[in-house]
Amino acid sequence: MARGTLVQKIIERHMLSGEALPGARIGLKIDQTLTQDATGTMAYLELEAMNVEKVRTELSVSYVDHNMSQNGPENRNDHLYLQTVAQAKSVLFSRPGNGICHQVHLERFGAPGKTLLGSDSHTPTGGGLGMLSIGAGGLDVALAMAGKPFRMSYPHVVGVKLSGKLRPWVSAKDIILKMLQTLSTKGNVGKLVEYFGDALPSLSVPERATVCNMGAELGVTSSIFPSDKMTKAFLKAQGRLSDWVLLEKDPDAEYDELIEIDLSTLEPLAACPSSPDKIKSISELSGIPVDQVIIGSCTNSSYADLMLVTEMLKGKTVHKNVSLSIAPGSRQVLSMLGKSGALASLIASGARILESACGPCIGQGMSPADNTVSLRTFNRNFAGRTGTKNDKAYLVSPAVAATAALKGVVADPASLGIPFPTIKSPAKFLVDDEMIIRPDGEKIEIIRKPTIGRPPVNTPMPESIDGRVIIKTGDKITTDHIMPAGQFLKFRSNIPVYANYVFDCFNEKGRKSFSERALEAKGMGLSGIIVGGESYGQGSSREHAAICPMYLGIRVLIAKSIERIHAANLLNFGILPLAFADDSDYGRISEGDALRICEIRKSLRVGETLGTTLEKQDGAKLELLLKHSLTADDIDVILAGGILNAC
Ligand code: MIC
Ligand code: SF4
Repeated sequence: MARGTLVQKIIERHMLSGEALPGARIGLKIDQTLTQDATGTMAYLELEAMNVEKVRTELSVSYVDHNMSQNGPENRNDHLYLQTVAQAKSVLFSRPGNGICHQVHLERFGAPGKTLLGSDSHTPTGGGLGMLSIGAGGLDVALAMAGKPFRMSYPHVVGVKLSGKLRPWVSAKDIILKMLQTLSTKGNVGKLVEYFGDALPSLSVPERATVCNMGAELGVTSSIFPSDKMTKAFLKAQGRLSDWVLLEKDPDAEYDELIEIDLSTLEPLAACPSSPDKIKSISELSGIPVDQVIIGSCTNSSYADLMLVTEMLKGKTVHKNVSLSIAPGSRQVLSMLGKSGALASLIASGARILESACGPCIGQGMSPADNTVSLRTFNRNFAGRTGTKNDKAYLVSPAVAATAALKGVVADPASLGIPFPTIKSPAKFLVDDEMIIRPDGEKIEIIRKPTIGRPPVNTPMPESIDGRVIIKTGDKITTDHIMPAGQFLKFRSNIPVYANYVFDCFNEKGRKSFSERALEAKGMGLSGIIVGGESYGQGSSREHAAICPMYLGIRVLIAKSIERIHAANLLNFGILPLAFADDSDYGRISEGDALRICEIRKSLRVGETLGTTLEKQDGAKLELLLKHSLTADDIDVILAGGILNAC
């Protein structure tokens, strides 16, 4: 078992219950929380439903960065609710325009050695500062704000030894793309990645943050770097030297698993459509015509990233066949680009400057043309996430993105024949926290416009389940497949409306939609069942991928394997997560089949397997063995019909 690791040290200082054994359930004290608007409205409505007067964390910040397009009143309604509920509950409020939650949190609040829980899967960005930062569903974050421990599995620690030095034009993005090529997006549940090695002094905090950010795509619980001289320099430049502490693994630390990467052997890489782990080298892709390039998102929109792009584009014009957009990660980054003249230079090159927000990364505009190639510095390229069904989105570094913007094709940046611009980390960032509203203790009325609904609550688990399989999916279903964002994002606070779009990508003309089929079964007194393949629920932390199916009467999910955050969200809303005792049974079950689980309340407590009867649509009956991995506490939650009933 791993010992002497950084992860172990932070967990030890925060562990409130459980045993330090890989896989064991532990309760972790959470020092800081963050929410963003797309998951935040529900999280604060849940906090209100728990009757919590004031948050009990050291620091909680509410960011507005996702729902920014304001097409119709819904987005602004959310902002008003979030701003006023933040004041009422003693939460800091980062106003729209201040930047993407992860970038701003890294700049202004993250601190080595602390624990951070965020209602966004890219919360591990904070690992770049030596902070144990974990993404979770909104309800888990609401519980943490209420002062409750965060329940997680004690991690299996993967040590990643980085040696050597990145060659010119190879970047932090290529390190994490290499990790994705090595580990893929599935099979990493319960793992935590800890980076160490001789290469670290050459990696700045924003570069480390890029690596940790996209660690979310591996499906690991989090990723972390030590807190060293680099961390100290970054915090000093942010005017926060007092937040720095030295935090390193023991010299003889041991890991559960070890990976070694020599940075000098890496080359520019890309994640090809439509999964972050479909990795190819840029040399293999060279020459592919590019229609769109977007530089931004919480992965690659730091000051250094955008200064590199500025230097590469300086004095040149974007290729005539390419649309280049740039979304700086934060107001700090945007202001510094403005002050240094970089912004004017980017505009002169023809870049379309977007506000500091998630924007195109979450399908809020800038959808590519049909069947065209879009190069993005983002972290996710699931099919359709761009807002275009037949999209071809590649994930690349800022250097590769800027090269394509100039050449109109995918190409190695070295082929530009210009010297590699060395970008120095600023000795002093431009610090201005005026767009962060600190609660002043004054009583305030919470603004609730009509689009702000209440969090729906499930009913207790019945004695037996008479169910119908509403959908059967394949492997690697993401929460983007289950609950699309983009144009539907504005319905996040309004479950009855948003629920109409569950599994929208699988709906076909001339056939009842998923929500219609689920509601029909519900109307007949049947419980809805979803059947999934491997790695079900990858990607975003959006608990709507559990809440909306629950609202439509889904009671059980049977999958070959379920990703961590989604499994927790299902549990929180009373949907029973089950697995096949024998994976080959997946092939025996079809959409429309009936499934009966008798005496479910009793059987859950007795053992880890459940006997069920599957009735095929032709009347044939089969016995099917399913299994669960719930703890006694989880079973209480499931039987109560979710956390809001159980607490
Ligand atoms: C995403 O990148 O998919 C999101 C939007 O940031 C999500 C959260 C959400 O769905 O609101 C995430 O990563 O958790
Ligand atoms: Fe926003 Fe995209 Fe980052 Fe999610 S991945 S937080 S949508 S920038």
